[in-house]
Amino acid sequence: MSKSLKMLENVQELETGSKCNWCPGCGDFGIMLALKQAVFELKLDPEETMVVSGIGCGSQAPHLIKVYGFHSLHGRAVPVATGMKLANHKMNVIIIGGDGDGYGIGMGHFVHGLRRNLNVTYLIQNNQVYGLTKGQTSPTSDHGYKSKSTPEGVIEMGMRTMSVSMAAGATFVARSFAGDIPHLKSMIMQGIQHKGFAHIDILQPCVTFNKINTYQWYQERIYKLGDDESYDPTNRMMAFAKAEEWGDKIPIGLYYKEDRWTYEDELPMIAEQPLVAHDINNIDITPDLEPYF
Ligand SMILES: Cc1ncc(C[n+]2csc(CCOP(=O)(O)OP(=O)(O)O)c2C)c(N)n1
Ligand code: SF4
Ligand SMILES: [Mg+2]
Repeated sequence: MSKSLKMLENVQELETGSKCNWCPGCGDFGIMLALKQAVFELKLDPEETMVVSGIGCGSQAPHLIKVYGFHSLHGRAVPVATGMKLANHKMNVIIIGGDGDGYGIGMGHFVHGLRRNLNVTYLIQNNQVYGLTKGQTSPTSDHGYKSKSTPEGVIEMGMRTMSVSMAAGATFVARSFAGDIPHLKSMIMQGIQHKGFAHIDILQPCVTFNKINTYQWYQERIYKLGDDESYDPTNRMMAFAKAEEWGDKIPIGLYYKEDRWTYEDELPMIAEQPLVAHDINNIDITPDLEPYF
């Protein structure tokens, strides 16, 4: 984690002045506030911090926080973030995007990102619908969920995202709720401080299109793992059991954490300095190309 050279004096300095078009009451507001508070409290240097998104309502995030930003393509935030991290591994890289983005079209990148274990943080705004395209069923919509794309109710079961993440080899797996900003801020701070790929699934009400999974629906079901002193987030089997819980009771908090080597740790070419700092003026690649002439 890269700390501040240019210290922020207050969280408002992270405002960009860009107009936001989220619906009033959208859970994305809480996520943005928690993210800004986390960046501020960790004293991250905005010039050494990058927010990368995909496409979706929540993926508007890079326009709304004054750090470096990249609003990429639907489902492609992880590969873009991977390139950035490898180009300059001193940067704090935060990926953000929706459930459709990360668990649908971007699922392949998500699972390989987890096992690759770059030192990045991935916040998934999980509203259980495709918000931007007007409310279609998403991979996390529960069985029977009705929308314009599944008017008779979706036949598939909703994806068990936390179990997928665990099985893919994640080293930090957490869940939080957009309606509980202090909890979410704490999870984001822990995720950024974790050395490795941190996956944080955020339950995010979409007040316009998802009339089932509302603030109240989540509030009636969520409970905090941190309240149970016997819960051990380094115990893989315990974490798998929690990852399977969904429905009447939904755990939020740190499910699992493991210390493992990161991808950057084992790349000899960036052992001494980031790729961007390498001098490329006097490199002769002719000998490498000779076999192909
Ligand atoms: C390659 C590609 N396919 C489809 C789309 C259309 N599209 C844009 S956003 C989106 C889904 C957004 O849902 P989600 O990722 O859950 O974000 P939310 O809007 O709910 O925050 C889709 C299908 C696109 N922009 N690009
Ligand atoms: S459509 Fe849903 S997710 Fe999109 S801004 Fe509105 S409330 Fe938020
Ligand atoms: Mg969504």
